[in-house]
Amino acid sequence: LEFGEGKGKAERIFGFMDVFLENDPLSLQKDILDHVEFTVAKSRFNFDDFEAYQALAHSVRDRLIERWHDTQIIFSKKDPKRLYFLSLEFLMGRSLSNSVINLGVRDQFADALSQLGFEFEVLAEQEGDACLGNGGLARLSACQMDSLATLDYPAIGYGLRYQYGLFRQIILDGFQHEQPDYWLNFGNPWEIERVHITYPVKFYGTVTDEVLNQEKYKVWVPGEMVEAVAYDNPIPGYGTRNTIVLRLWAAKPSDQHNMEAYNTGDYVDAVVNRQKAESISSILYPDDRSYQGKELQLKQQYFFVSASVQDIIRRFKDSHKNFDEFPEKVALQLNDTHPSLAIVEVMRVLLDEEHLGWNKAWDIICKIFSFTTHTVSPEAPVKIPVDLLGSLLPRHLQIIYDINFHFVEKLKKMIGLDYDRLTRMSIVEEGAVKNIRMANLSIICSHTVNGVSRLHSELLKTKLFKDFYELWPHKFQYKTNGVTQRRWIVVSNPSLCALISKWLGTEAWIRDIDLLIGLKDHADNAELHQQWKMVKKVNKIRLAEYIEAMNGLKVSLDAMFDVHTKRVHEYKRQLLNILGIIHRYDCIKSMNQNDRKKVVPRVCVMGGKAAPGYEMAKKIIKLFHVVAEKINNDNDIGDLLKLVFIPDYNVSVAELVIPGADLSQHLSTAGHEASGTSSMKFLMNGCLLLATEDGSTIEMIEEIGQDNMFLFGAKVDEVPALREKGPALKVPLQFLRVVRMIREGHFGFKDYFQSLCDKIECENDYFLLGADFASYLEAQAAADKAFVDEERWTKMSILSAAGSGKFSSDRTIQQYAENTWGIQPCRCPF
Ligand code: T68
Repeated sequence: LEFGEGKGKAERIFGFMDVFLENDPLSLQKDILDHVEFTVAKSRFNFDDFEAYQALAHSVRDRLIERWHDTQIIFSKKDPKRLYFLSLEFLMGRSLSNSVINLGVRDQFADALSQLGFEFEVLAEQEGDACLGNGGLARLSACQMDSLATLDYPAIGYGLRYQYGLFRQIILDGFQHEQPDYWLNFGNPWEIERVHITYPVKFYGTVTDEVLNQEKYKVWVPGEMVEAVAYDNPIPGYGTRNTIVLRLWAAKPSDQHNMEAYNTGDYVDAVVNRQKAESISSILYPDDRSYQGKELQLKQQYFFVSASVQDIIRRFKDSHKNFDEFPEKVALQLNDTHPSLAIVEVMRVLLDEEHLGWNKAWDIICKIFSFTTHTVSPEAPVKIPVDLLGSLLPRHLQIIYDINFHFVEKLKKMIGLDYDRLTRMSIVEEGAVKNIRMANLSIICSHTVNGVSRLHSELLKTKLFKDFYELWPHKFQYKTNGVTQRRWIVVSNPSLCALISKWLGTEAWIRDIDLLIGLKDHADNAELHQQWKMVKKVNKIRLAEYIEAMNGLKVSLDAMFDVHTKRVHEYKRQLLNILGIIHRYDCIKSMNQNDRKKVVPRVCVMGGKAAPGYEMAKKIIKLFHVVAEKINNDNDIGDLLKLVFIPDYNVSVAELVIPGADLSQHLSTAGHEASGTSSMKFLMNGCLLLATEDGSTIEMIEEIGQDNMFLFGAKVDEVPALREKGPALKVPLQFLRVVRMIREGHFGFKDYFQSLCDKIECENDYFLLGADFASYLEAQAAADKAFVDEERWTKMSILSAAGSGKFSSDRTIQQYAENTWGIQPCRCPF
């Protein structure tokens, strides 16, 4: 035993643990049937696929809990510095397949089930997605949790347990409609409700001065109190016993504050009012860019932050006498500005409840927080109106003013009375409406500010946070994003997983992604080529079947599957893709039969949600549909071009779409995508990229080589000059022609699309579709050319996967651990 220190009791317990849950087929079958009978409460002689899934999930959950307990024991015994990862969004998707793979019991469970007459894959399809997030940022958090567990880091994730996840996208007549995602409808076997882990969260009220031992203290007398209840979601590591937890908070009514109401008012009214508390954690805001400044949104942020901070401090105090050691034991990671009230909350607790005094409390703050920003947009910094903050969290507003006062005083000493700069850097934005700038607060109070790619970090240093960079260059770092190969190869592409292991002669790459580069040695091997193509075919068949089931459209497997899936945004330029498709259609129409034989058939797949209030994005979705309607029904075109929109794109759909893609598109105007992570998943799956030199793509070029990608478009330093030109900018005739086709109603809905056309033609085309169009078409032509040369294409595909190692979240997390959080692995020794 690595751990044990001769404590007889601990050793006895650990000896017992080893034999706790067995994973042989008979034990697994017994466990599953037990859960059918006693958890699902169905007869073990009569249960359907969904009930079998539930029982299976509970059997897996037992094993997760077992390992999590073991991990907990080690963590509390060794008391390492822990990372607390604070994020308002986690896009976990499904848990079953991922869990059994990480636990190393996938085949055992599959065998056990088949003897019971069930197929593992079929049951896995019964699970719904946990969509507690919007897009890239939220899925990144999920990937990072997987890496934290796998690399044995002592970490806890904190978030909100929304009752309604991200809306479901329904397409009716080509228009997006939103439906609520009440994902908890059928229960959630992956969470453990902790009825005893609850914390009161306070809102509103007033602040008074009180004297204690001749010292003045602030006392916050709240006007409302809500209870936060913990729901624990175990996250198993791969190739380790370590299992960490994602703790999500749900709001419940609190009895502490409202007793009066029962006695004085109407009983029924009081109960109904009380129930309103639950609305705090009821819904995820569906906009992934703009902060609405709504009271409920701010309440959500504080609710989650307050519960998490209480939990963190409680855990620390359980085994420490005072706060001297706090910075050696606690690292708090702010996932964007959304959780940044945590800074103020820790400060408040240290000042008002622990009575540490300003200097000591501030010293601790400066050592424990790190902040990662995920945006490039200077228009969308999160600002909270002072009036709103002051009414909801009066004490926090005071503390923010105090922090700002100290900061500005210090700043004046450092830079003199440069009022412009002082005004820009202040946490408080003066003006008709006074605002609190959450990014400034986060930078000032964090020891490290991270970007999510090298380019992003450059933009932060030279543009967005230039003033701060010049003041504190040492605070600025970057960690290029990564994704977990467990989810994005092992779970989602079992055939490729087996092939990679076969050719590398080991499965070790699943934990050690750098080994993937070994594929490069076989990039010209004819046998590998043959098998690689087979794997792609299997995945294309899977995707084609899905498309047929969804849209009733039969697509040709010989066509290039060209995929563009991500949240719909003007800057991501799905419109550019549609214009390119119209151009392709137009070209084919004008060709003679002979030339048509040379056309590379394409299936253009698009998927992604538009924020419900984002009109332009919704028009883009509709445009894709009308163009699809026209082209797909044009007998003259046949299999040369087919368009497919995949509705309700989410994690589980991505698991199916990504492995089936030949080509994927990443078209953001340079300088707008902070990193981009879906490209990493496509790359790992041997899909070729057609992309602009933006975000992480620049680093991909270094890893894969530009000859193995299809790059196009203005580079980041060319963008300002192109924008400057405005209407004087020359755009290609083909561009004008396709825009005119839309304008003139070639695809119907003429009036509806005018504003979309105006934006790219008459109003200065901010995202430079016209400027990049010619270069985009060239890149598409290069992709066609490469595709017909099967050998070349397959080699490029192998090299894409081989060079994707850098983009594993394991690498990202290790860099964070070493350079930002200062945490060490703490491994369960069994
Ligand atoms: C994304 N950001 C970046 N934001 O756009 C993407 N925002 O380039 C990057 O790869 C990814 O983060 C991971 O770093 C987001 O996804 C949001 O989702 C979001 C949500 C709420 C409010 C603001």
